[in-house]
Amino acid sequence: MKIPKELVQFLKKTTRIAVLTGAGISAESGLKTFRDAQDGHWSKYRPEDLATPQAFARDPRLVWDWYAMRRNKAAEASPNLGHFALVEMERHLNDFTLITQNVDGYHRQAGSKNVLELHGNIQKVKCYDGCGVVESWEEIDNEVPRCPNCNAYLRPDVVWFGESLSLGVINAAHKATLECQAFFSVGTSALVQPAASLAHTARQRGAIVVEINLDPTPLTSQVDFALHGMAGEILPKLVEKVWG
Ligand code: BV8
Ligand code: ZN
Repeated sequence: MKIPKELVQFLKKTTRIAVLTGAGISAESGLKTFRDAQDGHWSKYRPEDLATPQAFARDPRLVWDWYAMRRNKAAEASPNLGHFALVEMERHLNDFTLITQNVDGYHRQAGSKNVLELHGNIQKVKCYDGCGVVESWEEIDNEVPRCPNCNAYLRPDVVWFGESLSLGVINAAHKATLECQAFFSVGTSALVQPAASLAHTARQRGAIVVEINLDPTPLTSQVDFALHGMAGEILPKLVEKVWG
């Protein structure tokens, strides 16, 4: 995959960048994306059917176990070259914002500083009835752990479909998108709202929009540069060419 010369020249003069990432940037770490079919016992469920308040209300144990499985997978695997390339990119810029849809916590783990987790973080757990995040909990076999304060179920501290994103986080993401000179959309199918609208906001404001993705998406025809391939290969090459 060649990095277009005009993109390299433009980025060398850029000081303000916003990056949106999706499940595709963690695929090379071995974590399933939302579009991938799931493994084994989970293959009969669609993620979008499990990541909802209705699913948890109907079967808290099933949803708790799905997140426990994903939490363990994320703990066993680690960030990949795509995550580390974004850490390097941030080092060269005085105005860099990493907006992620991912809940695996890999960007912070890799060393990224200015990270906005639009959809929360599966390493964090909170009280279902609003007492807040609990630091630690004990996994009781065949039971969903309960809030030490009010005894309601605990739940993953993520934004489910149909739930609102935290205003502070989406406002910060919007601000970074309005101010950036270049906006990257990396490893996302650009379907989930309101995250998917950020690239269009950047474009409307005249930022250069770059998509790095394995497959074409609804965004592909609207970006200035569409780089098709693995984020773990393209990002390190791009960072090396521009800031190496
Ligand atoms: C909300 C956390 C307000 C949980 C997730 C319009 C406006 C507002 C809302 C909506 C709207 N239209 C529809 C809605 C509702 C809904 C929505 O967007 N539905 C979609 C499906 C149409 N949105 C919401 O509900 C949001 N809430 O708007 O609140 C509100 C409130 C009340 C009433 C009304 C409105 C909340 C959305 C957040 C949901 N939570 N995650 C969890 O993770 O379990 S979203 C979840 O799915 C992920 O976090 C991720 O964001 C998304 C999956 O998307 P991707 O990350 O893109 O992953 P995907 O697998 O799809 O794609 C991977 C891509 O990577 C692929 O293209 C592939 O080609 C590529 N790839 C693969 N390998 C590689 C690669 N690329 C590069 N390199 C590789 N190696
Ligand atoms: Zn509670």
